[in-house]
Amino acid sequence: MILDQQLIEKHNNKLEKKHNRAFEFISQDIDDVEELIAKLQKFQIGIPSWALGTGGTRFGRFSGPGEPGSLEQKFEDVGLLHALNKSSGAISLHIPWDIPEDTARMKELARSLNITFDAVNSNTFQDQPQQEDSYKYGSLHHVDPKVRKQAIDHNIEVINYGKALGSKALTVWLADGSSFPGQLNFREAFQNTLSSLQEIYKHLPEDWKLFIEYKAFEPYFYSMTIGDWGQSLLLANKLGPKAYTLVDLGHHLPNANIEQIVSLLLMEGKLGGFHFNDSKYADDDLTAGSIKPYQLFLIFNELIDGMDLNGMEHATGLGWMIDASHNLKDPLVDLLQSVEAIKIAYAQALLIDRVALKAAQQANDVVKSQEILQDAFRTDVRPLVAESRLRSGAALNPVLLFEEEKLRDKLITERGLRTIATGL
Ligand code: LRH
Ligand code: MN
Ligand code: MN
Repeated sequence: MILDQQLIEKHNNKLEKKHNRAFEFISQDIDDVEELIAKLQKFQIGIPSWALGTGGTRFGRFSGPGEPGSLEQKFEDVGLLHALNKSSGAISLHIPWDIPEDTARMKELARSLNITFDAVNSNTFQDQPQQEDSYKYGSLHHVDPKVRKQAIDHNIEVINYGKALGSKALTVWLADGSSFPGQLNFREAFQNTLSSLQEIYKHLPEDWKLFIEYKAFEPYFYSMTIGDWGQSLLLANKLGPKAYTLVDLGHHLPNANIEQIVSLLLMEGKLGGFHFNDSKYADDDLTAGSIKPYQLFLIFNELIDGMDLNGMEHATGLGWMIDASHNLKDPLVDLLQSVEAIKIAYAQALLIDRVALKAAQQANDVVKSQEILQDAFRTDVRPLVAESRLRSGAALNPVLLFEEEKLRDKLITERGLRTIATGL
């Protein structure tokens, strides 16, 4: 490991005085700061294996130096992130981009790095070299049962990999859709998708969840067969108790009220998990919280409200994951920034005076309701998040430590300059 605990301690010692002042200052105004810190310490956000290399756009890809060239190196990257922030203790694999051939060895490696396995993801949106049938016109919704069977079998294979590794969920994102009116019979496409998912569902172990991701557009531009949360929820309800809707923040039409969607899905007990990212226009996959931090905070407000009402544990009640793929920044630094932004939004939402908010809502006090929310949002909670890291043995400022210790240069020394990671 290119980072040892001593380096973290040296870094923390340097920053501790200033941090302690800031932490003491904010703590004075918080009723139960210990409880809040404990929640922050527990909160873990899964890292997708496809975000560890520099992402591309459909126009080009500019791979960075020292990228992970193997699955082992991807594990090492997540281990490094987790050592820096102690909040990224899980990896989510996308198969076949990442095939864990020797699952026993992979499990052992993950254990040694202190990371676990998040949801496994299937891929029926690209044709693979050995594949018999093409997904050009879709996969689980395809008009040809043979193509559907191929896609179903792939999902079962992914479940089997996940079982061997210790994952507890399968995430299905379909690129199925149509680009021209008349191309598809919507009802048949939906019914084919449902019956394919029913086949996959039969192979889910008892303690697993099936996450159904929706997306309003792209790669098809007229219709998507699972295009919004209504269609995902419909499928999840028809499939049964192990099926849930997964919300990817970038998969909505502009200005969609995602916090309202989240609140109703939680009410129905059908919110499964999250793919965090941010966007200005569409599925931009930018760093979480970099464009609309208030939206992220409002989402956490609804999450906490709904989870508390349902008696759900914040850290484990839902699947928390990042889904962002970058073409400008160092992917590791970017992931550190995303995790930080998510924890900041969570901490801010934990500060909301919920009793006062309820009273203001009941009294139709619009001004007060807004004041209560914005009071929490405008609080600088960074010392709380940093304190949670300090207590977990992580770095007070992970991005700074990454730069100071030139961790990418160390990875380049190990891996070389010209590296290309698998992924989007
Ligand atoms: C495409 C997408 C989707 C999946 C990921 C692998 O939009 O980003 O969100 O989860 O690819
Ligand atoms: Mn996603
Ligand atoms: Mn996406």
